[in-house]
Amino acid sequence: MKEIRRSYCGLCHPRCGTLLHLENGKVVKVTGDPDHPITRGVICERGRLMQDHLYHPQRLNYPFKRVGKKGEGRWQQISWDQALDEVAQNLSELRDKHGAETLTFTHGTKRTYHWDCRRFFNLFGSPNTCGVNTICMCPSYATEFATYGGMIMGSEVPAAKCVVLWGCNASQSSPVGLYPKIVAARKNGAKVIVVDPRRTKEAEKADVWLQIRPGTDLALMLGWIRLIIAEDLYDREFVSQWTVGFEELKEAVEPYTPEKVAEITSVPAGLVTESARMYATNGPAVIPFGLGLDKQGVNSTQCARGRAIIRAITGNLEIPGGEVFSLAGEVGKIRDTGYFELNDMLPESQKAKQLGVDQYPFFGFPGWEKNSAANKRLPEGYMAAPEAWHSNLAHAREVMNAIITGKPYPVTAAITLANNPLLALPNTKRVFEALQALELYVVVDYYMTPSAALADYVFPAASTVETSEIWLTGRFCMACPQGVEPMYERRNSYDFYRGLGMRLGQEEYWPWETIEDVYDHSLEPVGLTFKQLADQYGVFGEMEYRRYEQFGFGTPSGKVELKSSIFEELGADPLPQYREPVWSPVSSPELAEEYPLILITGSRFMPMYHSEQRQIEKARKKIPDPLVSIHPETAENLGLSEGDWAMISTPLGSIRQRVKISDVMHPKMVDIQHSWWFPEREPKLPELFGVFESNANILCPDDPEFCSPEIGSWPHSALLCRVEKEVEGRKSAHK
Ligand SMILES: Nc1nc2c(c(=O)[nH]1)N[C@H]1C(S)=C(S)[C@@H](COP(=O)(O)OP(=O)(O)OC[C@H]3O[C@@H](n4cnc5c(=O)[nH]c(N)nc54)[C@H](O)[C@@H]3O)O[C@H]1N2
Ligand SMILES: Nc1nc2c(c(=O)[nH]1)N[C@H]1C(S)=C(S)[C@@H](COP(=O)(O)OP(=O)(O)OC[C@H]3O[C@@H](n4cnc5c(=O)[nH]c(N)nc54)[C@H](O)[C@@H]3O)O[C@H]1N2
Ligand code: SF4
Ligand SMILES: [Mo]
Repeated sequence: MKEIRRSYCGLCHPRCGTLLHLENGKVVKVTGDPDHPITRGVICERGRLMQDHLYHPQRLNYPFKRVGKKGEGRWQQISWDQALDEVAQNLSELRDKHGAETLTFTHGTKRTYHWDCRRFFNLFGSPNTCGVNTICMCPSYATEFATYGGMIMGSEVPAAKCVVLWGCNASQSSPVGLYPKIVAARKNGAKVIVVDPRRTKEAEKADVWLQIRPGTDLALMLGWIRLIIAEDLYDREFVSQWTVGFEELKEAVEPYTPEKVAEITSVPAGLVTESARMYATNGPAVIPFGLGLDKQGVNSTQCARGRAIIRAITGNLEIPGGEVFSLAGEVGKIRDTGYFELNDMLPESQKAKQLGVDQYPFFGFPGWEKNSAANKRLPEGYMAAPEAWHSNLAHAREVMNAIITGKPYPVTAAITLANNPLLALPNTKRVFEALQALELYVVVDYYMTPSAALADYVFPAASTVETSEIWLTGRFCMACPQGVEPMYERRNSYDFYRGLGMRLGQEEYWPWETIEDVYDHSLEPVGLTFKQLADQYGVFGEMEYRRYEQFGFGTPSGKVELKSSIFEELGADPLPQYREPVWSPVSSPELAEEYPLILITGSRFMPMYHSEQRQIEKARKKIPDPLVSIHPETAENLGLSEGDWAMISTPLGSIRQRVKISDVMHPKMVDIQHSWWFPEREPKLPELFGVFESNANILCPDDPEFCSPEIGSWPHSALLCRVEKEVEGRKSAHK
């Protein structure tokens, strides 16, 4: 029997609408849903792999309990009830012994619901969920809240007259979401500026490409601001009425002449000037989010400030074709993250124990509380809550250290759900040591990953098409309906957290039996059930512009804070100041003799999504091995040819990847792929799926001096390395 069912793809952020083609109950093909009002029938090559993922023989289908030693690969299949009972019992005992802060959580990028996790943790009493948000979007969004009381969720790219891709490679990272919008803007005559050390596909078609030295973007931003002010290209009326701190900003950027910027960034002075003028005179203009800024360590938080300031002084906030952040009409009424997380339920005494807040003043609860208090001046439903980028978010390095040393207090238990800490977090060696030291480690995943292989309990996760979701952005809220019943004993994350919560005295806070019941509650204020939302696809809000004229901005002053009072009160730099990357030919010339090449990691590539798809045959056929991109001249000097295995080293260790000769970047730079492991290898120690062989994060440091002083963002880019031809017997030095 043939059947077509409407569902969605959740294999990356945009949640594209899909049609599942079933034969005798089995999905045989996945296509885009042409009636979906947002994605209109388009899906990418990864989305088409959904059925390979759904039925993959290596999927986890039942809960497992470790029976041998940690990482020995010996497991016993048990029931969900037994697994949840035992985990809850263990957690209860550990909480009695050490306090609730002894439990941590590691998160990855937004895959499943996330608020259910923070709800569970706030109720359990631990302030210590941690993970990749510290370098992904949190530096940008939390900082935008401090600057203009909201986060830019919907740059109106297609209607913009100038699009700046600043550390953003949308053709690879957002083929269905952002990239088509850039193409549309270009067709409509927009100028495109690309700031990227690599000549990406976007750069090839750009009006201006600034081949910046990694890690120096803030100097370029300060140069833009100086020039925009000096040449009177800013929006005088907006600045005088709606900003504070302009005079101080003007003074702070004074040293950043085009010549000085050229010296720091390697971008010729003429291009610094040309690009700043192009941006400032072709409004409305947008600068969408780009991870190239968030992942550069010491400067990342102030880069987010710099970008926010540039958007604001040129009058690009809340205008058609510009940067829009308020929630549109009905969408603002829907109960979302801020409503469900219950951050206020966590006692102050527990919040104070959050790991890392003593070092990074703007991070975690202290930063969130300031942002949240300032935001309260705005009417309810006007702005997405700042929770998701702050609040229950401890610093991963400090969490790992606490697990290993027991200081400042013992962290003995961890849950990982939709994350692969051995591949996603920097300093793999420390993460490995920490995961091994845990008394209780619980992982919920699709597959037995290298991180899961170190667990005490592993739970099988439902694929996105096996569960429902709502996808809420500033402008719309779409239903993402379940397409097929969960197979075997796979379940969604809500069932996992509710199952634990019900066993740990949180019954009254989990009244909704299923995730769709939760969404019925979310949608109550707009008079819909989840089913009705799914029938009509979603809810769209009426877009309004310049609403600050009515309400002001959600900052302490009610204006855009070019000089941030929140940063100042917390003891962080209220005005951006450039810092040289810690490892660089300028700041560490001696180290640069030994490690002469500039290293960037993690540039996105299709069809892989982080550490996923490595077990999917079609994906591996396309990209069978991890690749290091090297300029032809550099490769020749090093005696390397296309396809050779090369050793890449930093002071932290060495890994191996295959050489791809490419002139998209400077001869003094190399680019390595991130998140490589090998599901076909031994699933146990010492090999652990080859996780120590080609994993970029073995090379990335996370010590305090490498991290941004405001948030603690660590670097995955702007580092130094050495590349050599691999010699037999010197393979993979880090075991
Ligand atoms: N295929 C695929 N798509 C993905 C993902 C994936 O893993 N695979 N991950 C998703 C996630 S979680 C995220 S956060 C997004 C990120 O997606 P993007 O924002 O596009 O980020 P990246 O591809 O990491 O890097 C963007 C660009 O930054 C450049 N870059 C590196 N260092 C610097 C620097 O110091 N300065 C500047 N100006 N540029 C620099 C790189 O050359 C790269 O071209 O992608 C999402 N989409
Ligand atoms: N060197 C370097 N490191 C980086 C980056 C970089 O550019 N360079 N980028 C960083 C960034 S921006 C990010 S966001 C992180 C990403 O890091 P993560 O989001 O942790 O990505 P993965 O390592 O792929 O781990 C995700 C795991 O979750 C599982 N999973 C997927 N969907 C679900 C689900 O719905 N439920 C459950 N239970 N499990 C699921 C997958 O099978 C996989 O094992 O990596 C960061 N690490
Ligand atoms: S862009 Fe591709 S992988 Fe991402 S949600 Fe859409 S179809 Fe799925
Ligand atoms: Mo990310």
